[in-house]
Amino acid sequence: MPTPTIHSNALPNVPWEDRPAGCDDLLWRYGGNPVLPRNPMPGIQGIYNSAVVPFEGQFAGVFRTESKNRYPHLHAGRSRDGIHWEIESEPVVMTGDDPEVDHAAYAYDPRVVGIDDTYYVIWCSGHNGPTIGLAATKDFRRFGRLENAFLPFNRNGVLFPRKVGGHYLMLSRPSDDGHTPFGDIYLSESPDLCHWGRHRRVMGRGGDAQGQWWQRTKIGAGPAPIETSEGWLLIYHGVMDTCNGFVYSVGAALLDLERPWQVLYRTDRHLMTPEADYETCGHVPNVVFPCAALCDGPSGRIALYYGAADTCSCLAFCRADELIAFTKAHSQVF
Ligand code: BMA
Repeated sequence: MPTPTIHSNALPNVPWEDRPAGCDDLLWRYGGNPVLPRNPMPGIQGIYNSAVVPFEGQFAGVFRTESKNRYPHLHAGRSRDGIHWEIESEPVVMTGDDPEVDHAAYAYDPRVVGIDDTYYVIWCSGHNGPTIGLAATKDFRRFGRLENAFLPFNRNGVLFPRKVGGHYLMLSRPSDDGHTPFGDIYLSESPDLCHWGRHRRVMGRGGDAQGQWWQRTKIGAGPAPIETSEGWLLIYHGVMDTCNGFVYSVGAALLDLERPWQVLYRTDRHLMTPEADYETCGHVPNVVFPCAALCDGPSGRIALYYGAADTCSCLAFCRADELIAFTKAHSQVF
């Protein structure tokens, strides 16, 4: 099989640690996890499900924090190496022209996607229930609020890193106002990041018919899809219900480059499930929740940022060519 091409920019300083000797996992955890611990600064009892991007030769990010009232906010952060972070002590203040968009609503599970010279933050905001908030920044200091993308109830909004067919594309997972015991991934397109339409179902949760219990309750997009010669590489979370609550694991899929609502391949097993102590113990045990992937295009090295147990932020690594080959070899599309 020819080596796939990864259409990401070169990122020679991507955080990286080689696969440990004797480990044959496709995704392997950073030895220094968690990169952000449960008490990263005074008054904060959790920092997780957060997004980072390359920025001015270093790294910037938007982080979900949890203070002692457990109301979630977003904080900006900077890092030289993608591992040691300086997080702003105050939450991001969104500015915007329209007072009817609720700037003070809760904010969680951000993704950050650079398109041209602008970084877009997508997160779960509130508008009579969870929906998809959008903001733009060029410097990670000033954030301009845009219209909410969708009606409530919706979570896990993820923008594609470029327009396709002249339109912005966003994945999302329609949900309920609570902990949502269902959910499939959909795609919507927009000419202007304000008006969204042409909604398409991308992929659904697995059930008995598929033998896919690890993702049988709901699924949701993780990091922004990575463009490759084999399709858009989508890393996502799959959730199962158990007698002790939900378990969040990680899977992958390849979506058609021109018609990304069409799934070409999809892993028929999880690639990572909560096993480390920091994933199985925390405010919400048994959650691994990927929100960002940094990729060095030429080498295909990927650093995956994920929240662990709704408590701390962690890193895992993989190689794009291995992930693509595995996804093709162990695929079930439904
Ligand atoms: C989801 C969101 C995520 C969280 C997950 C597990 O509904 O709230 O932020 O990680 O539940 O608690």
